[in-house]
Amino acid sequence: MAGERQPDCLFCKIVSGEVPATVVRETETTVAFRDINPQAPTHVLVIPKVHYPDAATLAAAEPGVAADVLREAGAVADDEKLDSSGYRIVLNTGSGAGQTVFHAHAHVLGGRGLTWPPG
Ligand code: DGP
Repeated sequence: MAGERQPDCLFCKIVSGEVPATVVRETETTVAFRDINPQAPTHVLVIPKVHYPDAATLAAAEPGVAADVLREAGAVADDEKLDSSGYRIVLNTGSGAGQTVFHAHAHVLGGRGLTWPPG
């Protein structure tokens, strides 16, 4: 059923604790943890505990949880004191856009200058 834990999903395994991660925040519906391959001094992933393949699918099915993910991304930026310098929330969607893990997630990137357009 949509939203259910997928046994082969890496991020579902991080939610369950089966795969370790450096968790920086957790709520009833979300987990935030440091990216294993950081692209900036702060690089945190915020994921819903429920499984959807990408952010748009999550938002269509469970808009409240999608809002929780965005709210937590902002809270990570607050915790990491990124507000004054600016930060970026990235939702890679589809392999052509660089998505490699097909469990919805928001990247929170900051702590260095971020150029536009992204690569
Ligand atoms: P994306 O390319 O948008 O699907 O982002 C997936 C991110 O997940 C990527 O930046 C690297 C990160 N990642 C992959 N495997 C692990 C892992 O086992 N632990 C952690 N903490 N991050 C991971």
